[in-house]
Amino acid sequence: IVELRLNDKFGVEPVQGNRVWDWQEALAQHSDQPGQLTVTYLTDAHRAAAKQIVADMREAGFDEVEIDAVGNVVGRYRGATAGAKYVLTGSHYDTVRNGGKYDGRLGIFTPMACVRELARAKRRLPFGVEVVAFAEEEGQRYKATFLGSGALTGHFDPAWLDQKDAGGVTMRDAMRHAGLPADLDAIAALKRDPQHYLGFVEVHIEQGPVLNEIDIPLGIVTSINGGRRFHCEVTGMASHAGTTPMDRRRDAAVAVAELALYVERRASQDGDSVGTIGMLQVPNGSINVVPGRCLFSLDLRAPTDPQRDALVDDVLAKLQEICARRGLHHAVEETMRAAAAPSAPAWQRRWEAAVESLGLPLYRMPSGAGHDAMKLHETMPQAMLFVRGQNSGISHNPLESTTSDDMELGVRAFQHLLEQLAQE
Ligand code: HGY
Ligand code: MN
Ligand code: MN
Ligand code: MN
Repeated sequence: IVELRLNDKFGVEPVQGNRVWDWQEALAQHSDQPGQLTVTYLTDAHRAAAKQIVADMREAGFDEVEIDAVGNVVGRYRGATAGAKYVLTGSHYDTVRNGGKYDGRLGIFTPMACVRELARAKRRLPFGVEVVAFAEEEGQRYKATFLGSGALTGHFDPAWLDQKDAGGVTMRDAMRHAGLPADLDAIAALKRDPQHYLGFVEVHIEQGPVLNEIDIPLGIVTSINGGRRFHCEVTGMASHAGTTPMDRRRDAAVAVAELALYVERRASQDGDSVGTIGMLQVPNGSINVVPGRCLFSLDLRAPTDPQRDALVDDVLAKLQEICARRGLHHAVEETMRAAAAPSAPAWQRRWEAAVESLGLPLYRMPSGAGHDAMKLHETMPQAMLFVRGQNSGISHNPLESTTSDDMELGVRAFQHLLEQLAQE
């Protein structure tokens, strides 16, 4: 095991790491719920977070800063010549409910720290740097995900505007409340022409235990696992919990419980597939009523799309079989399908060279989590860099953490990537 400490290595304070740390802390003050970090699409806290990023980008010295028609915050630092292409980078600023401070946000602030240094030095590169703080990636408020990065690839589904959140607020109304135009033409205009970009890079906290365990601060992402998501409903018959004999019940929740055990078993068989029922509700359930209805979600992922699809087919066939056997009805709505996204070799090599230039060992790894880079992958080359997390790398949890030393290394790797590109 290699022992690496930034201060041993550089003998300096993590100035950029501390700056990224301060930006993260300030942004984490905005939350939908006091006492935790929850920032879902277009809430007042989400809006406040966007304004904070706008102010931070302006202070950092970006030439243009704007909030676009889906709520992304876009900062552009122009290249040396008019018409120069851009490197596109960024990540999301929304969070899961009761999430961590770094998921997504680290990928906004790391390149911002680099642009801030360029602007301070009044330096222009042969290309511009466009940093996008994506408004929505986590799929929390609506049955839609990658709203921010999807808008940049032309994948904003018009039907989404009429979707309602749990409180009955349509996305259209949420957009208007947030001061956005809620206009499909304006959203369609956000689509980026890949001709104007060199590619997309994203820095992200690892969200897993690997880098922490092997004590290596930065990881090179080789590929992002693909996934599919479903919102499902099983309907049986609500009846008296005291009088309905066990063999006459049409219990919707027990059917989903049976499916959950199957998902666990079936995903485990592959070794590297994962399956989760993260939401499971008995609407209007009572302690003394056999569940007549059960709503649940399915999130199924694998390193390759055929493996993912085989998993999906088996799980949906099992749902069919369970419901038929138990005399239940079911409905399934697919709400996301993301293809696996292997890193573009040339961009992966640039990250590798950047990490090596810091004197760090190379560690290549797949990403089990989904990322905005999966969307950009559909239109341009992309590659990601992971930064080690603390607390065994836990994520989607308030215990998510990293250090300013590791964030410093992330900034330095990003600076190196830009320098390499400038010399190519
Ligand atoms: O679910 C995911 O993988 C991502 O964190 N949104
Ligand atoms: Mn996440
Ligand atoms: Mn994320
Ligand atoms: Mn009674």
